Amino acid sequence: MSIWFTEKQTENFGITMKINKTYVSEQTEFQKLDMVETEEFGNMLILDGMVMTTQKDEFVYHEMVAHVPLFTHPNPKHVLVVGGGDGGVIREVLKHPSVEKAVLVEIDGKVIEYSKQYLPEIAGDLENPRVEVKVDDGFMHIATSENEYDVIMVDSTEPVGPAAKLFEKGFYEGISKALKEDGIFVAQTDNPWFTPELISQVFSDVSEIFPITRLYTANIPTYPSGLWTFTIGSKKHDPLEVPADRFHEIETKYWTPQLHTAAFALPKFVSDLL
Ligand code: AG3
Repeated sequence: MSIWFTEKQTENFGITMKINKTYVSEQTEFQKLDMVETEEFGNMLILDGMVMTTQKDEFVYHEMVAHVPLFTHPNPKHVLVVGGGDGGVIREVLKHPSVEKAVLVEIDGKVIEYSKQYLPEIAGDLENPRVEVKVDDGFMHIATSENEYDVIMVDSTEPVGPAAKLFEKGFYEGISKALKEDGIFVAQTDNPWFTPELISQVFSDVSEIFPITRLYTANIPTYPSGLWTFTIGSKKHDPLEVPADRFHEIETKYWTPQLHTAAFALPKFVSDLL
């Protein structure tokens, strides 16, 4: 007998994976958390029935969230990750020697705890002395920060449950205030096949607040439709005008200096949303 997990990505469409083992299946204070071993993608974190990360394809998302804004900023020192309790974005952030301090604000301590246990190569850097981990509400953290960060990365779940307020215009206004005067932020903004309105809405909200707003994509096989988007809001530095000599040596599996720029070249049906 074999056991299969399906994430229903829409009412009528899903992704299905063979599960070898269930390590954790519990209701935390905030969400349903499952940690399983899949045959095809290794260990996988699922929140409220939605695939968050897998050992096999996590590098795409985490590299693209971190390196695009960090290379866009000429000297990122103080960085904030909202969400991202699995630690994948933090691992990538630490590859930038200019970063003196990276703060992670994750609302659900259980995500951190189980990621350390079952996704060690993703969460391993959460103990690094340059990292400060806070189990707290990212929305509140943003609301109480001013002129503090060079780069903010929003590594949230989907806009349902605890993350819903991280997709509202007021949150982006808070981010703008929390950033320094040449700060830059990125948020994961779902996919253009099943949630085109979300992409349009966020892009329009962000462009009312930030002088430079850009959308880029990456291919993530375990996320809905596989075509994932990220929205950047920047006060001063344009991700499309990064001087070539800023791209220092860095070990990656997806991100390259060429892809940094290429990721902003959008299919027509996607650019039509903006
Ligand atoms: N955060 C975004 C995951 C969204 C996936 N959506 C879905 N499966 N319906 C990922 C967290 C990784 N650090």
